[in-house]
Amino acid sequence: MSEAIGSQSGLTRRSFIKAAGVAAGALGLVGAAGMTTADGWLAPTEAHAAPEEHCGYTFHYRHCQCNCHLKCTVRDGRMVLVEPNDWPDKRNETICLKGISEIQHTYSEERLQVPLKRVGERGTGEFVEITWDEALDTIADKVKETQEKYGVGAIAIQTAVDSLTTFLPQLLKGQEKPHRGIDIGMGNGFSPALAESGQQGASSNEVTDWKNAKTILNVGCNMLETCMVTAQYFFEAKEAGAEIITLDPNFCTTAEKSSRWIPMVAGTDPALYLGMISLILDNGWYNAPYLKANTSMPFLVKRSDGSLLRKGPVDDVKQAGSDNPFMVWDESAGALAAYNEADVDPVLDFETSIDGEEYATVFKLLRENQSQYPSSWAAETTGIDESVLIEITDKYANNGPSILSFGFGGGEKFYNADVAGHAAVLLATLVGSFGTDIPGWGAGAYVNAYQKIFGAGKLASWPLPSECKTAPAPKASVDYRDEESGIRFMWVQNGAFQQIAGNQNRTNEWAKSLDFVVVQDIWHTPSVDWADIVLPVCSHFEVDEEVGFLRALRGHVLLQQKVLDPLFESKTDFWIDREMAKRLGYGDALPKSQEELARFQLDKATDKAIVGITLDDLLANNGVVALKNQPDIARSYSGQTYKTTSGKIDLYYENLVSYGQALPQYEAPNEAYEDNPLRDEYPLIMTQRRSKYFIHQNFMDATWLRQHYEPTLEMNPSDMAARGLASGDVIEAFNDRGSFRCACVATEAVRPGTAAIVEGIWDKYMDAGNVQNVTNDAVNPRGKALAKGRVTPFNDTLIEVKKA
Ligand SMILES: Nc1nc2c(c(=O)[nH]1)N[C@H]1C(S)=C(S)[C@@H](COP(=O)(O)OP(=O)(O)OC[C@H]3O[C@@H](n4cnc5c(=O)[nH]c(N)nc54)[C@H](O)[C@@H]3O)O[C@H]1N2
Ligand SMILES: Nc1nc2c(c(=O)[nH]1)N[C@H]1C(S)=C(S)[C@@H](COP(=O)(O)OP(=O)(O)OC[C@H]3O[C@@H](n4cnc5c(=O)[nH]c(N)nc54)[C@H](O)[C@@H]3O)O[C@H]1N2
Ligand SMILES: [Mo]
Repeated sequence: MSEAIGSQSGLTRRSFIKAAGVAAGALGLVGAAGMTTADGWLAPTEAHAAPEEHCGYTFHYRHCQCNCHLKCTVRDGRMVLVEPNDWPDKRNETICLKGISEIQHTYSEERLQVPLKRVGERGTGEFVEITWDEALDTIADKVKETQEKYGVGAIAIQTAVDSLTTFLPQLLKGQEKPHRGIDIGMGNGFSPALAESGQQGASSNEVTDWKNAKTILNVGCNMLETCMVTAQYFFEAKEAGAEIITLDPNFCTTAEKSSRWIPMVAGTDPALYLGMISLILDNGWYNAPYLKANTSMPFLVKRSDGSLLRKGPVDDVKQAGSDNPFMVWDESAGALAAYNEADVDPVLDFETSIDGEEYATVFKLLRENQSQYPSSWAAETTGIDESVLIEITDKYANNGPSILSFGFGGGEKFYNADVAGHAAVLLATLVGSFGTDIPGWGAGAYVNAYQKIFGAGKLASWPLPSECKTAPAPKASVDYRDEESGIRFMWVQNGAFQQIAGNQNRTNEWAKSLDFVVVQDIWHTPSVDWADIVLPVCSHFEVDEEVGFLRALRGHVLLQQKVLDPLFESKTDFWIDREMAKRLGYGDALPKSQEELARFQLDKATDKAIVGITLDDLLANNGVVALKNQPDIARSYSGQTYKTTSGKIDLYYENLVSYGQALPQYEAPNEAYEDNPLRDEYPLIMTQRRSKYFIHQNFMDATWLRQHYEPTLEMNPSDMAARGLASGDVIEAFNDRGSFRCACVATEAVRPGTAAIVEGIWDKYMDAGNVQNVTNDAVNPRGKALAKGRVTPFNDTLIEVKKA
């Protein structure tokens, strides 16, 4: 190394050591000598002008919801240091242990290095090396064959959240992310009321607004691990005096840092919300003027069939726009009126009979419905003391501004999640959470909220030939493994074969039955073993040109630039797109380079947040430029505008009348409920949580992180004692679906009757089996009628545990 310095820069070895020593000394870091030893590449370093050392800039993963932008020092072609990059908004200069560990992760022995072709039986992971041409030609032939034989919809592509490929699904004309049943459980019930587009269940304002709230209920969301960059706003709120109350069966990291932790029985979230609604109604703690002005609460419903009363007749419930408005009872006129007439003063709590039919307002029906769910019932069902339930409801309603925060894990991954979501949006609406001018009110999932809600910029999309569009997935809410899905060929960029469905044995059977499987990944995840052809992809640190992909999130446009040349024989996702395009007859349809794409995405953008930002700005600012016209804190529904049928918050779900869920009816979990006879055999509810060390199956291979976490089933000491177990024992966890083995650990953080494990662990790091072997994949028939189809009830799982 010293020779190289001397020859390339004219510095002598002595002067280099001196220069480096000064810089290092000033920072109190290691001396220069350390930097020249064999182990020296691990030592902290400062970027400097020596020619063999330079910085590159890229963004990190977004599936941990963070999108940290990183400044990476490369020495002698090897990445040696990863730090937060400079952002215009200093609060964004974040990195976590995952980011730091990229030095090791990027060069991990689990990197896919060359294209592979299966030789053994599918699923066994026996491969031989092939050339890129052979791999891509084989795939292209198979694409054409499948399309001819079964039609375009027989190909499905599961794109990874973190790959920024935009073209493959359209080029293949296949189904994209068909019926994943993931992260939509609460949103299915929560979002229709607000007609929220995009992310289901997304929060109504940013977590940066938490500092303006006085009471924050955080239900089943471990944001201090699952959206680590929100930590500063969490503590800012706490320091400003907000009471943060976390309701979680387990004493998770976020519960530990909250003002208060209230343990509850897993799977009973709908009961919690329903009990709180009853208390608010019974005590008159709701915001009546808000409900009258902004919601469907005064709309009249025909009791006999549950339909909403409209001005004229209607066959299709979707027809009732302004032409055929919903009807209310006008207080001053003492008569029926269209809800959207000028000066109408609707009555909230009202019933009447018209032409022999009985009608009642949504509000009145809600009251009647709620009589089934008194707080005493909710207390018993959730295991929360009734006085505590009353106390937190009082605070939530009367010590506002208040926030209701839930996650995309926990109660959302239960059979009854849409009921919980519907009850949650009702609860939040009763106290007037949405679209108010008062900062601090809000509700929804905040784990992805640090992204300037609707302010996240919209980049222009590159136009493809008109025939290049994804195939509609079959309309019914089918599991993608069902025959009805019609899938014969899977192209996988994510954990389709381990992650995306419960009940692994069923997934394995299905994977064996497919005609063809392509896996396009960076690392050798468990999905890779199911591939017929494996395509090795560059990490986010590698690009084959100077410019990579763009994102417009977290209030900024973020650019990926080259940090490293592609390692091994890996190629970028974009290169694979282009090669496939050529082979499928669309050779000229794609941009010629990522730079051309990036310039197009910016220059042709019509979003005011982006117009005027150029690639040159980004290059001059190390890849980070603030979005324009951004509010200090983004909040949605300002001016009380909702894209619902009525334009107001539509809380009565007419499309669910036949399921008895026009207003939320309590539904127990599918498996993990109190008096399920199955509990005699399998008494423990198995929570699958996420961890700050990993992003699902990603980073499992990173030894620097694995030294902090070995796969363990976490259990309450009382449940361990009852089974004669001690921490460190290898256990078998099992039910009728299957089993897995790993060590167990005793912790008071886990509620008695619950066992917890981090999801996403690769089989090879378990003693045997896979967490997914036991998880529940039950299909709720109501899923068909829900906006995003059925949810996979991963957490709605019972197991028993014994010493292996
Ligand atoms: N570091 C990291 N961050 C991530 C991810 C990652 O893999 N790693 N994944 C991202 C993704 S895709 C998602 S979906 C989000 C999820 O983010 P979160 O919603 O925070 O997900 P979890 O950690 O699964 O669960 C949160 C809490 O729910 C509790 N819980 C379990 N069952 C119940 C229940 O029935 N009711 C209630 N009230 N609580 C319950 C658990 O004990 C846990 O503390 O995280 C995102 N962020
Ligand atoms: N039992 C159980 N199962 C679960 C859950 C649970 O709670 N319990 N949670 C579910 C949830 S909420 C989710 S969101 C899913 C997540 O499941 P996945 O979407 O499979 O999660 P990731 O591990 O983030 O998958 C990302 C994959 O993309 C790859 N990748 C990353 N960057 C790139 C890139 O630039 N290009 C390409 N080609 N590949 C890239 C990674 O290496 C990784 O293999 O898991 C679900 N599965
Ligand atoms: Mo997720």
